[in-house]
Amino acid sequence: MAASQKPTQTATSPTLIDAGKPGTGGETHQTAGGKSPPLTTQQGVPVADDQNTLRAGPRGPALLEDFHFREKIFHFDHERIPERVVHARGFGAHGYFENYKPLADLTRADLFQRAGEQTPVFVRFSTVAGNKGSADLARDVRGFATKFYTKEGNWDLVGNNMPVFFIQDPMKFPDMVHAFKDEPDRGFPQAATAHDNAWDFISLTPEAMHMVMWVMSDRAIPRAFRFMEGFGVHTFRLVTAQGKSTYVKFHWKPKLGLQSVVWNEAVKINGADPDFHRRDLWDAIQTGDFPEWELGLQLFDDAFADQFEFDVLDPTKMIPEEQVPVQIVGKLVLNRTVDNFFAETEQVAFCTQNVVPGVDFTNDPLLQGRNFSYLDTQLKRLGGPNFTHIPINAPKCPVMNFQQDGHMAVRTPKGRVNYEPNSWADAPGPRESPTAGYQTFPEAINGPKQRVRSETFADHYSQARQFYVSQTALEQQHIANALTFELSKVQTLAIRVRMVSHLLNIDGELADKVAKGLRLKETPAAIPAAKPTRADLKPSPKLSILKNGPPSFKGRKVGALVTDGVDAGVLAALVKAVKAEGAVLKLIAPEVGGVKDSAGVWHDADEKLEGGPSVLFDAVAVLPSKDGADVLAKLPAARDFVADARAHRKFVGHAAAATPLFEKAGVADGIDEGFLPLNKAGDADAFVAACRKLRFWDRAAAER
Ligand code: HDE
Repeated sequence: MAASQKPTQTATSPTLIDAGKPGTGGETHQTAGGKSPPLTTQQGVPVADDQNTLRAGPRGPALLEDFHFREKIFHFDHERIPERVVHARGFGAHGYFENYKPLADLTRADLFQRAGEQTPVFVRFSTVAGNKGSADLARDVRGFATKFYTKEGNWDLVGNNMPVFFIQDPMKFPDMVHAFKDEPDRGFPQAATAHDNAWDFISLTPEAMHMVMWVMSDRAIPRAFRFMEGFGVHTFRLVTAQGKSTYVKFHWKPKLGLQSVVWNEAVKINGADPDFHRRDLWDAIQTGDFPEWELGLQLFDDAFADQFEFDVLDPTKMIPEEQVPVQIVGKLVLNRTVDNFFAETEQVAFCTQNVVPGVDFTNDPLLQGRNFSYLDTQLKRLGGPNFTHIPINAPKCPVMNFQQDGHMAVRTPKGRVNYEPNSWADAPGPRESPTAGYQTFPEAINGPKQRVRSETFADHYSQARQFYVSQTALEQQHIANALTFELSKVQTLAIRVRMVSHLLNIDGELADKVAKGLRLKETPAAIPAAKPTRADLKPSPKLSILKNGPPSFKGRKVGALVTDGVDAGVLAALVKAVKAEGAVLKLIAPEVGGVKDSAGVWHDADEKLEGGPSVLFDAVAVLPSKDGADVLAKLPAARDFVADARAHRKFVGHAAAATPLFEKAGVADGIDEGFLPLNKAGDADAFVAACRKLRFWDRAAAER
């Protein structure tokens, strides 16, 4: 960036310096403002001119001896590393995990031994299928990967926002990912499973049906990373110092509750702000509204595992919380954005094999496959075996071993000893410790070598059905709509039909809705199931988002559309009420410069109307003056603002003056209880109180 250009302002932007008048090009910009240190090459040589290459005469050819130019371009040419083959698009932040009480009777893991102790963490959220530059609101699983820098080494809990997975055997992972990502001949569609290859694979993979229910549900279009759950998915073990093992499933519970957007909104958010999720996390942390989750454990033993309806090693199954309650043991707080996206978020290397003493694996086949894959992929991505030296990956406890050399070795071991055993009495180097060291749980293993799928993994539909029947009617409708949408993008009729045959094994009404939505000429027969679907599994209310809504509007955002002459008293009261709720208010105006209120006070706008559509907010307030409403009524972006807010079931606070705009936007006939008056200062509290329900879902019911 030329020194004369204005840098983007962020919460951390440096103060602007006067860089002088723009020149005609080519002039040197020496220590602007007298505060900059000298620019140097990578070798530390001060640079005299960073604007012009070295050439023979003003109009002559470039000279090869221009070491500064060659080094600068060489480095630029190598700025990218391979993006992750899955989970390429992600966003990370620093924070800490705080342990609530000692858990020594469950695990010897050091981070769980002392009440109140904080362990530093780095968390990276991600989508799965899209490339690094894809949009945030893809219908997709979200990664939720946590690196705990414990005193006994790094523990990586590499989870998702859904508790099950598509496949049971890691052998199928490359096929699954190939089928889901863009098709190889055309290189599209990007970040979407709404295409033939994805549904061809899915419809030939009955074990995927449970996960399909989750991915077609609103869980796949979260409103923010802050409002989603996380799951370790596999069954792990916690092991005490005495060697006692307890099975565990890990859960992250967002303090602010769960929330998703609706599909039509997701599609529009992707256009309005493809960085919606990363910006939300960045803004929350930058403004000190630190996102929090609680860590929950589902604990069980062999006796439970033996009588549970499904195999606890099968990653396509979960254990309903009603059967094994989630015990909260600590909290995760994200309180620091990265200093540099590449150095930290891009280079962070999670490996499922990174466990600490007291945490152990089970024989979940997918987990075992992952333990190979992650280490292997980091070698390719980060270029050598020393990626653990990069600060974001380096443990914050002592690291002592005789591993040495290799690409980009950063540590400098001292002395002569690089092996053990050795007999160098003065500096023998580190030694193994049978007591402090990691002890694998000595599970007895006996069995023939074979390539088989356990019979206990054969029920593919019962939990898919249980998930579906646990949802509210509205959430069930969203699942049917999502399936209809995705399968309508599938061009091959036989694939659509095959999918409906699976749905018949999950829920007849769902299959019927989708068959009608696709306008199949005839409903196919159900696909023969390896095991018949169980109808006796009780619904699990915890699986629904809407049945577990948060009690407050905290952490949410109101978009207030204002014009010149906006009622000063109403605006001030609204700002106050929103703030008191722990929410955020953004002003949207016809021009970004802002508006003058009825008292003549100027308010800078946060967004110009076209850049601040209502899809970016949880609720909206429409506060034009009488003249302002006439102006807004003529603007398509203003009409969309209110029409979308209504269609997306949002609460709309409004001044009486907004009527002409509502008429032009086609919402005047649909004013319902989700539209609340904002005509006097006293109305603000009632509007914010209504917003606590997040959406006015009754509007959807009325429309159905
Ligand atoms: Fe991953 N997965 N995965 N995965 N996964 C990767 O590792 C893999 C699976 C998950 O923010 C890759 O560093 C296999 C389940 C997250 O950096 C790769 C199998 C779950 C992230 C890989 C699975 C996950 C990854 C790609 C089936 C939830 C992003 C780049 C056997 C429990 C981590 C990388 C980050 C990333 C392999 C299945 C979660 C290739 C082989 C199940 C959150 O190693």
